[in-house]
Amino acid sequence: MDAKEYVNKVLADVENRNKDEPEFNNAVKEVLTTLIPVVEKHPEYIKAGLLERIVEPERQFIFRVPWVGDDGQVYVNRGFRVQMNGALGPYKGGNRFHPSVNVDIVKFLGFEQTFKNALTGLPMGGGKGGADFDPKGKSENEIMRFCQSYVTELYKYIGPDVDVPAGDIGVGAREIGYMYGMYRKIKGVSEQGVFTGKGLSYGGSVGRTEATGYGIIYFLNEMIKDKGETLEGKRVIISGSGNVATYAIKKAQSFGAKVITCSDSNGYILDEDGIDINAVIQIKEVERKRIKEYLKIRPNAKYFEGKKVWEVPADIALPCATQGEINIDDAKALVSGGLKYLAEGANMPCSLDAIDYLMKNEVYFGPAKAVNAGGVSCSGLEMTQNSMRLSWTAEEVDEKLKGIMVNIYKTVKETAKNYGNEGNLVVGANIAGFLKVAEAMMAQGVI
Ligand code: NDP
Ligand code: 2IT
Repeated sequence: MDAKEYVNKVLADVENRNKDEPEFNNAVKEVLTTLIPVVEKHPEYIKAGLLERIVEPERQFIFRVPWVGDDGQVYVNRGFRVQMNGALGPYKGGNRFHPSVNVDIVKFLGFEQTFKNALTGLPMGGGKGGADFDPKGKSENEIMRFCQSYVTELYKYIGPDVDVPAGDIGVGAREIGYMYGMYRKIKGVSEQGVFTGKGLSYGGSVGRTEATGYGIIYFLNEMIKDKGETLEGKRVIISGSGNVATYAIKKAQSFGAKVITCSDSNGYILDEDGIDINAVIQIKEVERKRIKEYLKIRPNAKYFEGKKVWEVPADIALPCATQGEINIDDAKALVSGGLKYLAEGANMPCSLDAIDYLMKNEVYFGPAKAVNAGGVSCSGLEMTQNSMRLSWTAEEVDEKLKGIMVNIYKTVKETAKNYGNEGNLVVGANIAGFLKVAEAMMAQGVI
């Protein structure tokens, strides 16, 4: 069997064995189709069944999460944790609370996470978890009770050297605090390294809240520098108004870019004077309301209900909300609007045909597993600080984060070139991440 036949056979098997998992199939397809030249160089991977092993989670858990609402009613949600690949270190990856969470979503995220974590150069395997719980409209006490119930089961599967969860959609420092508190109570030990994204007073790292958004802009800045340009004065459209979008907006503005949009799942804001980041933080982080409220603070801005930001002409697009938010029609609108750069802040925001269309139309494209690796990188730095029982300063953390993002860009770009695909950062990220995991797996035998 040659490399192409092997990859196609594994892809067909994955599709056959995971029929109800479109997102997982998409993620696997995006990675595996770029690995044919790697398998050509390493035919030993075929006999070792390396790809068959890498697409199969090492372990996955599904569990009941019952909790009591403020109305006295008992509600039941479903919790998940997928331990995808531990070859490089403890399983590591976020927790997502959103009604759409299911095995498919958690597996695709765990798969992506494995290669993303490899790219950071830090010793972390890949994992992901979450629940189909909707935090919207829940009281503070309901959120706490839910997090406590979730951890009452999850604690069995995690630990500082086992599996280290963090935040993702619907999970931030507040939820991590409740989860860590319950874990500490159940275990009766202080194992701060079991979660990342903690508050600063109990082992959190300075800079973790901002790290994903800042990291996106550090990566984007390298892309732009490479084309002989700067961020100064560029028109940037960003989707989302959560953790990732907020700090991407903030850092892009500090580089002189003009960010004119943000959004939530109901609609988007267009502010031609530049998004007021303090207004976004006030509405989304402090008051936890809908982005529409932005108009109350900035009456000259516009709100478009039920629409996506991609219809606004711009130089740079940064999808920072969720998977599948840019389809082929959105990609066409972006290209018509004169787009030059797209960097994926969210995980798998672009469909495969959208990526293809953007690249064919000269958009310089940054893939999620490289672009948004700043969050998990800072999580890795938090784990290190917890192990050493000390805290670094904001300057130290930011310098390390910047160094990691610049290094990821270099590695991804060089890898693409070495494999005959200069300028294709999708190929570069997939191959560079994969090679690291593959080497560790080969060394560790058939497990
Ligand atoms: P948040 O929960 O803080 O914010 C999510 C944002 O995306 C909100 O504005 C939300 O709007 C919007 N959104 C969520 N689901 C949908 C949907 N189905 N359709 C439209 N909009 C939606 O999450 P984060 O900012 O942490 O995460 C955003 C993305 O970045 C995700 O893909 C996540 O996996 C990825 N990511 C996160 C990292 C982190 O450190 N947090 C690290 C790397 C990647 P609404 O309020 O209406 O739901
Ligand atoms: O998708 C991601 O990289 C995250 N949600 C962050 C994971 C982490 O462990 O910090």
